[in-house]
Amino acid sequence: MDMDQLKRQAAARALEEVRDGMQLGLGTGSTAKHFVELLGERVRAGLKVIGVPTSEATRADATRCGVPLTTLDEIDHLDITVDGADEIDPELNLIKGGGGALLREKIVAAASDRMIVIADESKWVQTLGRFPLPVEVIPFGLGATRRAIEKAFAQCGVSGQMAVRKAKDGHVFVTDGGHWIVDAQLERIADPPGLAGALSTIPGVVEHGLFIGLASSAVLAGGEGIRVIE
Ligand code: ABF
Repeated sequence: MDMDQLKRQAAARALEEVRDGMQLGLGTGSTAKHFVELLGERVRAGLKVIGVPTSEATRADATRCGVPLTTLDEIDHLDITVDGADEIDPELNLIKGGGGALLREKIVAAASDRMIVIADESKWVQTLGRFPLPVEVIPFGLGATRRAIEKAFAQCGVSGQMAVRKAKDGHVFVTDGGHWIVDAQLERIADPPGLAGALSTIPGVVEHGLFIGLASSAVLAGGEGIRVIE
């Protein structure tokens, strides 16, 4: 079975948790896109839900699929957010942001009663860090912010190369919020909550891709079938 089929299976399993009347956070990335498409099929068959997208790309997908949308200004909470991830550890700590939507993804996940992470098995790791950690930054004062990030890494016992993310056209990648992303190749993050806390205190850091204590469950699809981790 190819990777795309596994992603779709994980999305289909998460869809089983959706009930009529729910308010949903809609994730970003290729796995979350399967969820939006499958949700759209159910909506066209009569399911009543409303969604908050975590990116402009997901807004476009949801609109194309006929999923009604709202914002976190119009509703006061979300029942479930379904989103992908770049890495998932046994504590359900995540690295997210490879797709560049980490800020809205975290705002939406934090506003949700439950966050279901959907992924193929390749995202499951014993220790986070092999995937470069995205840190969303303000372009102003980037040199100072980078030095502060390096200091936070040193305090938390990690180090590694950092690079400002580029888009496919070679220009700096700009997030939906108008910020830049620095990707840090750390290899092994021994204390994800400690590092998350240290990064959050830096003024030029808007948000980082460590999602700690936000995921309620992970649906992992692999060759052997589906595993749900809670
Ligand atoms: C979003 O999409 C991101 O947080 C994560 O970076 C990425 C995962 O993408 P995919 O599902 O395409 O592997 O969920």
